[in-house]
Amino acid sequence: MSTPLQKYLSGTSPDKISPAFTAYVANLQEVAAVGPEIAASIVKELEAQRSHLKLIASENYCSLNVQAAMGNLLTDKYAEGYPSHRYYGGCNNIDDIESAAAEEAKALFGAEHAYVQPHSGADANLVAYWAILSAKIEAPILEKIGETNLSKLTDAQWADLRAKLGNQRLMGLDYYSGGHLTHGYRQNVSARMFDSYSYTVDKETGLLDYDAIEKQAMEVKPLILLTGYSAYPRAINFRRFREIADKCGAVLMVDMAHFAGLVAGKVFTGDENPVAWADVVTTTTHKTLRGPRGAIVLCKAPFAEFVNKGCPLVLGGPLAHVMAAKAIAFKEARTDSYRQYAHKVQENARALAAECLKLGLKLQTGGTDNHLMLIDIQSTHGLTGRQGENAMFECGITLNRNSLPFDPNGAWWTSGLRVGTPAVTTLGMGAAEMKEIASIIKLVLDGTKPAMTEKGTPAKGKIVIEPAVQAEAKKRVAALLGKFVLYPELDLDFLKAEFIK
Ligand code: DSN
Repeated sequence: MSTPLQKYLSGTSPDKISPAFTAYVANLQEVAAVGPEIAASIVKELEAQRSHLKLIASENYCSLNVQAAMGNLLTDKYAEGYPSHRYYGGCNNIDDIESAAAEEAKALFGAEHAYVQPHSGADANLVAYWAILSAKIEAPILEKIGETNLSKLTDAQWADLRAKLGNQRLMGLDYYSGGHLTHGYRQNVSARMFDSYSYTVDKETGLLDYDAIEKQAMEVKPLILLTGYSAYPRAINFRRFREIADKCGAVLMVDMAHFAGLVAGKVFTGDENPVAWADVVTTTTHKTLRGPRGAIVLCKAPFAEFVNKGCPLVLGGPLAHVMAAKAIAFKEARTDSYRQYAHKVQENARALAAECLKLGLKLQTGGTDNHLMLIDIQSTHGLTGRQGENAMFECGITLNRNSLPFDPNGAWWTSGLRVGTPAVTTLGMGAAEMKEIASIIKLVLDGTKPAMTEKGTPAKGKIVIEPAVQAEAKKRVAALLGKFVLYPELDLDFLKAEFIK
């Protein structure tokens, strides 16, 4: 009996054999030898991603080259510490990989220092917080005591240090105004380890009000002034944030996870480039940046030695296979074609927003400067965000609901939809497709109503979609996706036949 790889190779003329698909089949064959159900799920996920229009602002499709860098023996190696300073032997090759990834990141962003170990954005933020606490609180105390070894502090000295570390102030963007959970939201450890304060967007305009933030920062006097977002559709003036941080004596930290690709691609430059202005910048690597799932920390030189202690202070052993994939992604992001991509992400977002407005939808702040927009569906369609998210999914679109500033529907039901263009832009879509997407979104919203509860009141989650609307939306989504195929090198029919039994 021949294997899937043998079948592919023998059934394809030599000039048509794709190295990428050959590697994919070989890889799945190895997986299936032990876990056929896992290989089947991988193929089903490819099918699911190919058949849904991905408008999730924080997702993308990384290259098969990036994926290839992750699937190998690098995962076997422990390498706690950082290059040339490890707690394990035999780390020379991991040193080379981590150093290469860090150098690529520095060159890509023009950063003084890069730390490429964090496994997620939340980890990267914790590394950044503790690096800042170490630099600004712990180091001066140790210097005063005249001791560098924490184990040698007396119980009283240790208690005093811990009390000071645990009572510092963080000021970040409110969750409902678009800030992230890790920016001091009470459900997250960030609000428990810091005395945490939030600034909001302006109630009328939905925009950051720098003067109001400055006033609040002068009252709070935070150790860390944090900006960056998960759901804010506008560019940020980081020069202005630098001024505020300097005035109130704070360290300026930016979480650019969402828009790192726009920084890397030189869409956000000058005052809008956080790396130029902030002391410490964190980002995930898998959103607009289009790399593997993971994160990095960039910083100015004085913070480098503290950031490098992310493992063991916060992180477990680094994922060497993912650091290799980060290096590949950073190399990709330094090309002209990536820069064109990043500009197109923004252009597409603007085109999509303009069309949504033309069709009568309501956008938070009235538009977008970046890769995402927030549609207020409660005020135009009487739907919660959860209902809108469900309706879109039933019609072939994946996106996520999102709170709007001061949202009366709270963080679970919400009033908005967050819509982003990074993934559809990777597929190659442009202005014409953005127009079509806006029209499908409008069609689905117009054809969706809240289901009624037994008490005769509108449900907050369940919906009723007009069948004709659902059928038409699905047809139009399929037509779009038929023209812009995800990973066209991969023959899905062959994979389904071989791996889904
Ligand atoms: N989950 C990410 C997002 O969707 O914005 C942030 O962690």
